[in-house]
Amino acid sequence: MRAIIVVAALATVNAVHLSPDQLNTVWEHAVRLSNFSWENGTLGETWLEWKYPHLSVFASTAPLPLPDITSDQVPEIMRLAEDLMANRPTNFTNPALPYNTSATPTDTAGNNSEFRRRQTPTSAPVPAGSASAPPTVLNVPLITNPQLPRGQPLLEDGAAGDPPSMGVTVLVAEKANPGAQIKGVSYMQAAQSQVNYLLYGVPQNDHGAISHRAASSQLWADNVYMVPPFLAYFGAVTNNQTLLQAAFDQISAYRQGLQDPETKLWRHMSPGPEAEDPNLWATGNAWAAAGIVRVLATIKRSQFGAEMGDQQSQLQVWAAEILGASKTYMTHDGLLRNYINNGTEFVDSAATALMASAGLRMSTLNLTNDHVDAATRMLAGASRNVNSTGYLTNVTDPYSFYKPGTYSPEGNAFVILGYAAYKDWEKMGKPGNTRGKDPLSGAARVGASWAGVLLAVLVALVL
Ligand SMILES: *[C@@H]1O[C@H](CO)[C@@H](O)[C@H](O)[C@H]1NC(C)=O
Ligand SMILES: *[C@@H]1O[C@H](CO)[C@@H](O)[C@H](O)[C@H]1NC(C)=O
Ligand SMILES: *[C@@H]1O[C@H](CO)[C@@H](O)[C@H](O)[C@H]1NC(C)=O
Ligand SMILES: *[C@@H]1O[C@H](CO)[C@@H](O)[C@H](O)[C@H]1NC(C)=O
Ligand SMILES: *[C@@H]1O[C@H](CO)[C@@H](O)[C@H](O)[C@H]1NC(C)=O
Ligand SMILES: *[C@@H]1O[C@H](CO)[C@@H](O)[C@H](O)[C@H]1NC(C)=O
Ligand SMILES: *[C@@H]1O[C@H](CO)[C@@H](O)[C@H](O)[C@H]1NC(C)=O
Ligand SMILES: *[C@@H]1O[C@H](CO)[C@@H](O)[C@H](O)[C@H]1NC(C)=O
Ligand SMILES: *[C@@H]1O[C@H](CO)[C@@H](O)[C@H](O)[C@H]1NC(C)=O
Ligand SMILES: CC(=O)N[C@H]1CO[C@H](CO)[C@@H](O)[C@@H]1O
Repeated sequence: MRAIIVVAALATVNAVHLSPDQLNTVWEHAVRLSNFSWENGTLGETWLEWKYPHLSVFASTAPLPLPDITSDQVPEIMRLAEDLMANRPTNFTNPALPYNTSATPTDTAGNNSEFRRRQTPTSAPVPAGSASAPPTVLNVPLITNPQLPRGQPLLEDGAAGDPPSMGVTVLVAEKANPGAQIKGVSYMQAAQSQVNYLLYGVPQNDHGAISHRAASSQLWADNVYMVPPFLAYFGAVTNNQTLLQAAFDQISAYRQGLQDPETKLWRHMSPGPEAEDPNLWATGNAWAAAGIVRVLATIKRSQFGAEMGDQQSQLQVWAAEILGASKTYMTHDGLLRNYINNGTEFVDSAATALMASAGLRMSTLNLTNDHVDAATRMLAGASRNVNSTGYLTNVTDPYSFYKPGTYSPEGNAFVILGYAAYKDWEKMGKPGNTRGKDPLSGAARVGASWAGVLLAVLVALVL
């Protein structure tokens, strides 16, 4: 009898609000294991949000353009940026160009669609709230125009869209060490060259969406966390509204290319020759929601914030579509499945943590508290899957998106992004909280735990 009571009591403890020590361990693993371009880019963003929140686009006082900083105030950012500059290709060759330089405009406009590019730049404004309106597209001339600066990516990668994830880190390094050159190139020059490559060197689809891949034209939802936040940030720190608008337009074109009209969730990829996944991938949706919220914050914090209110409202609607739809598919443990709408798929606590951070950011940006409830349940759900040695478990394999994995460097970073958002939200007095004093304390399982206690008490009474 006593044994039963002890077991039931233990079940009620269920401490899922990770302690500072646990979070440090989670973070150490993320730092140690991040290796690929998008992992390092995510790490750079997470350093800003977690350790240097006054420099992040989510800071409550306008940080853009950035305040003066020195490199010893942001050593981890400098190390990431210095490593990148050392790895930066010196002999980059654009895989897309051999196709296109010889192609005439007629070829590219016709059914040679692998490298289709827009022929006539359009600049029709997007009527706010209209889902079917064509996105505005940046006034990008043809790739065949030899006058344009081609640029090159920050890192050599089969993905055109992943290296730009490092762009914000590189721009913060420029601020901390202005004009400093590594291998004869400054941080700002490297970032500018990456912007040029995105605008003039990467294939686009016929709505102006810049491909996620370098050698073919294909949209991946991942891109929304990697490219638009960089374009927007570059625009904000150089006071270039065209690039803030381009970030918005890219999200618009990606949404048009990937959104499933029925669920409002986004497909992982558009059709393409290099990879295939038309499913509603949790990580892709979380990348998209979190990327949208970063761009929204960047526009809001830029000197064009007041002029670009419509874009901010529209971005809020698009993030809410993903957050709202995800919530309806969340498991009773507060988790998302790897393919969100498939009830027999394995759960992915990594995507869940990133989605939680996006939901909480909507609140810390003072936009809406509508997503607080789902976001805190998701963050609690993900926290419950951090094991005793600090790894997030029950994750998708970050290198084979359709398979379960044993650990995830990005997943560990997503937990920290979730807690960074939570911390800012807590500081504001937890607006919109309906889940008790500590919304991460395991409420998703309270029902089950109390049932356990009740059962134990009944058993005790009977015996
Ligand atoms: C680290 O990344 C490089 C490519 O950038 C890759 O060749 C290597 O296998 C990766 N290492 C691990 C442990 O994933
Ligand atoms: C990511 O960062 C790690 C540690 O700084 C470094 O070893 C690795 O080469 C970087 N990856 C890329 C693709 O630059
Ligand atoms: C949100 O509102 C609070 C209270 O009015 C304010 O202190 C805070 O700076 C605002 N945050 C943002 C990101 O605008
Ligand atoms: C630069 O790239 C070209 C073409 O890929 C190659 O032939 C050449 O050897 C490379 N040069 C260096 C210095 O790597
Ligand atoms: C373009 O290709 C698609 C699919 O391959 C085909 O259905 C369509 O008829 C083609 N259009 C033209 C103008 O050739
Ligand atoms: C903004 O950036 C775009 C793309 O790099 C460039 O063409 C344009 O000249 C810039 N505008 C200003 C005002 O710097
Ligand atoms: C749902 O996931 C299961 C298990 O991964 C898979 O076998 C099934 O085909 C999926 N169903 C749909 C409709 O995609
Ligand atoms: C999470 O992972 C553990 C250990 O691998 C496993 O026992 C458990 O069933 C998983 N939970 C879910 C919800 O898949
Ligand atoms: C936690 O998960 C990691 C990654 O899957 C694994 O290597 C480690 O053994 C796990 N720790 C425990 C205590 O099970
Ligand atoms: C690799 C490739 O498909 N290149 C094409 C570029 O455009 C020319 C002219 O249309 C084509 O002949 C090439 O096949």
